[in-house]
Amino acid sequence: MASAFDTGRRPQWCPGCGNYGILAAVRAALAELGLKPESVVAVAGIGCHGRMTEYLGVNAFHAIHGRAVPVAVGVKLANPSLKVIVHTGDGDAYSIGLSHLLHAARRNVGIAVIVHNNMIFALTTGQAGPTTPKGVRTRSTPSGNPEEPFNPILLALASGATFVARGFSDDVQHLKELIKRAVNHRGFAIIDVIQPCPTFYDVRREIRGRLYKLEGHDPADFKAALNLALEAEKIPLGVLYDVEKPAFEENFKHLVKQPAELASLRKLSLAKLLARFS
Ligand SMILES: Cc1ncc(C[n+]2csc(CCOP(=O)(O)OP(=O)(O)O)c2C)c(N)n1
Ligand code: SF4
Repeated sequence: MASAFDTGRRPQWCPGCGNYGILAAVRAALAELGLKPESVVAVAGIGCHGRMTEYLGVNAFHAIHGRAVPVAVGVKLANPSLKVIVHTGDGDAYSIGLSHLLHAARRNVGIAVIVHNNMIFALTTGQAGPTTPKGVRTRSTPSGNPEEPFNPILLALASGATFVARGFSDDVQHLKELIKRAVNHRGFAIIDVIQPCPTFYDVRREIRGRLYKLEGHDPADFKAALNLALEAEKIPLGVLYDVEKPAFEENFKHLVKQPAELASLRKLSLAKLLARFS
């Protein structure tokens, strides 16, 4: 019997995959926030991370590759009362979907974006992507990745995101707290989650001893957040930046349909509607 936020389907990820930790963290976060499953929409892109929508017991939309963010923006604008969560990969968000991500951040759309950053294209069997560290051997870079990765935290800050955090999928309790804050944030929130992929790139080996949790950092201090984002050897976990500004959807309150109008929409027959275009 499936509990709240659990569809009852058995996850099919590889043993040791970091996606298990993210799934556990998001379920616990939603439960602790006291949210009803029907008040949450999860949108996922294409990749191993995309299976989140199969296992997470909320309204869900499995978008095409790189387009999870614009779908989520549409959901939020149509019904701002919903909590909208995006599950996306580093390939999905930082490669093919990058422009959508940056512009949603710039507009401060009220969605919470959780990036499953395994630093590899996993579903397509292990090609290097925009966050694969230089020198790493992958199936597409057998002699070592010749490219410099870019810094997603720096990009998010530069784009105007009002909540920027980094988590680690092995630390479920800590990640759960980050997700709770992101989901309740007014405006655009992004959590870059370091997510080991033991099958194609198990980043655990490389980050062992480099992670630390932020303490005494003022998340309203933009310059301090930039400095943290620039740290190279040590990797800070926690909320790097958190400020409150009006969310994009607040500009369109007058366009949002009222319950009575929505009720009349529900009476529409999809078959009749489609027949008009056949
Ligand atoms: C338009 C389009 N281009 C390419 C693909 C092939 N493709 C599927 S998943 C993927 C990358 C997956 O990497 P990531 O987003 O990091 O997710 P992960 O599998 O690592 O969770 C690619 C390139 C596709 N499905 N659609
Ligand atoms: S290939 Fe990697 S990311 Fe995909 S399920 Fe397996 S361990 Fe997880």
